[in-house]
Amino acid sequence: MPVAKPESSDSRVIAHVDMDCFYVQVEQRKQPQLRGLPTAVVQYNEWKGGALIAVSYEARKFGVKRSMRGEEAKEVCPQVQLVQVPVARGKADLSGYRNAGSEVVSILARRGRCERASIDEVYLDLTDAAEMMLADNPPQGMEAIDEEALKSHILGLNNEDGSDVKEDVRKWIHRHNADHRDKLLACGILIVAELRMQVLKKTEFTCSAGIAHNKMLAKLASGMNKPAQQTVVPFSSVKGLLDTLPIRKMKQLGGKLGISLQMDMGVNTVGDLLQFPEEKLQERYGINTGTWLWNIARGISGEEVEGRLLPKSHGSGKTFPGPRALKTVPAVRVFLNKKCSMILSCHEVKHWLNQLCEELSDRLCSDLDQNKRIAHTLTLHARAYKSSDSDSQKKFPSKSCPLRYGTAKIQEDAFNLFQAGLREYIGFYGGKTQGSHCSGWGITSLSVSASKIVPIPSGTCSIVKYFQGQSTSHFSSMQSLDNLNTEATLSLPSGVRSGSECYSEVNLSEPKIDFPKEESWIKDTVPDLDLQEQKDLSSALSEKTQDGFIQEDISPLLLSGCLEQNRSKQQRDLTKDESQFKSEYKERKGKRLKDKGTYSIIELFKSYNPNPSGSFLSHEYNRTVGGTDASSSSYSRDEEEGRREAWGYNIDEIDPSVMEELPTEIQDEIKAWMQPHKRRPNNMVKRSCTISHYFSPSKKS
Ligand code: DCP
Repeated sequence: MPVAKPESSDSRVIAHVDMDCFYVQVEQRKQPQLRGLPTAVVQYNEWKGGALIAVSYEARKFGVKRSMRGEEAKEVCPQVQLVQVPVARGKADLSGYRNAGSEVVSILARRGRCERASIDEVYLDLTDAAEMMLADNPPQGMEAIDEEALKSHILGLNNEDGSDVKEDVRKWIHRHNADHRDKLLACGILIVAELRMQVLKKTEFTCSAGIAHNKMLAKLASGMNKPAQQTVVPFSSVKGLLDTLPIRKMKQLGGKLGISLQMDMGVNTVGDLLQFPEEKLQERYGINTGTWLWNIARGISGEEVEGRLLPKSHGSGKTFPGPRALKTVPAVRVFLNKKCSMILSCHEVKHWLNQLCEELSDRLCSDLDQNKRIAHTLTLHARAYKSSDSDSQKKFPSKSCPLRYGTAKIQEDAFNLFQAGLREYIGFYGGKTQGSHCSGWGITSLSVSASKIVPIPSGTCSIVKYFQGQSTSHFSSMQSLDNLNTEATLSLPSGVRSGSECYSEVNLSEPKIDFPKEESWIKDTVPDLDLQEQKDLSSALSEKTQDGFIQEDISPLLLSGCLEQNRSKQQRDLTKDESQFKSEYKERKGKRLKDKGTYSIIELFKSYNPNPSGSFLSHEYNRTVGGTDASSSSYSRDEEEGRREAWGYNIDEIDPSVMEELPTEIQDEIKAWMQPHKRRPNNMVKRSCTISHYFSPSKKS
């Protein structure tokens, strides 16, 4: 019997709903002729047929797996239909999948609190709905139970005598003498079955579900019987389930912590954890983690279903595996004041950052438009290598800054964040590999994300307030933008700039930044700028506060009228000028706006680019990229393939933006692949007081 659990969590009804082979279903809905055929969705990369990212259950029967490439899949299943993931801006475009996920969420959210946990999975708190059903129309009194509910798998309900399984389920649901918890779960069975049927009817998608008394157990159960089935975990079956469950199957135990439990503590199943007193686990892993482990061994989890239908962050990323790594080779190297200074050619980085930022900006604008939410933090993540040091543990540091709306601003800030990261990253090598540090660099992954997304108070004035002063670059003092257009100027050794962070470091999958008030943010983010930089930055920022709204930020068109009338009333006047703005904007955007029947301030951010040279830059870039591609293709075929293998093509190809929306255990899986050489060291797990701290990227293993 499980040890005593908190009353409240015992009597909750939680469901975890997970779409079946989701991307495949989305593609099959677009191309119904693929239904019922072995089908897989492949990444847009064509090498060896592209990496499989979703596999239909028909294809799985032939042995097709997600770890394969298209060509391998064809070998095991020649008739497999390979559909390429949609592409936009030279990278995977997931918007179709996101929207399809939203369709499902809108149906599931009808019966209780709903938390969208990833692109294709949702938690539901159905406690109130179940209590209500129990009070009004309890299952034990129902004459007919729906077929879909009768197909449920109820853990612990053994069918040893070979009798009709559905009949057993019907009896279980009808039991008059069941305890309150089981009665609630019986209601949950009926509610979830009905929701799943509605999803199928309205979206044509099938999904699977787990129904239990907490999120952890519901999640475990939803994956047990797929596709298109549901699994129930009655309280009495919890111990049996966990006793034999490999710990790596538990959410959060797929990574370092799971490895440590196995290697250091000899824990292979969740049940094995039961032998350790809470104090022992706390001693080894810290207070919070120790208690959490003690609890999960007993099936205890008080985690609430958050009422959240929208994502916590937006991200856009791309990987550049093997020979496609973006080169930051030195274009010029000179000695100034006895320091080696070099100018790195960052054409490629800049081009791709621009693409990623454009996508991010579009998504931010839609979020603002549709959900009236605004993001506060922009973060840049990258991975880099140095060809002579591929085993390096050195990570390219993630960098953050306050987010300014407008594509051009996001692009500018992201590039500056990149430079800040690169300076620090190169500083590491500057000290380590004197003399040779100026060559052989490659960027294998770039991504930008926006986090700290909060609702804005309604009303145009409030929106305007939010954007006040955003034209001031947080980096205005750091680099001349003229230089930044095509080059990053780096001073070496950059160790002189290291020390305290100039920008916050954040965790890619789980940003946990405390967002300070703007003034304190500024203080917090500048400590290692040199004195002149600090001065410039703070004067730039105080200028912003004094001047308030800077018109080029949104649009000269939008604001000119307002400013002419009365600067002190500019926010109010902006609202008055809506109709003028609306008609001007309509001319530019035409049909799109007309379709929506409303103008949107956000559309303007998208279309307005204060840097008229943008088109020239991309033209410039095209030539540069062509050159880079040519130099890459100068590898012989064998060399090139060898390099690809060496850089773990399968792994590197996974798009970081895809990752952020994946179920957490998949993210863990991918992260583990990405750092294979970091997986084994002994004692890699150090004590820490919280799980998030434990997994913090800044924490050295
Ligand atoms: N995905 C991806 N890259 C990966 C793994 C998954 O892009 N390495 C995408 C494609 C999947 C979607 O995320 O369709 C959801 O992932 P799941 O792990 O839930 O897997 P599926 O929904 O494809 O299959 P299942 O029925 O096993 O849940």
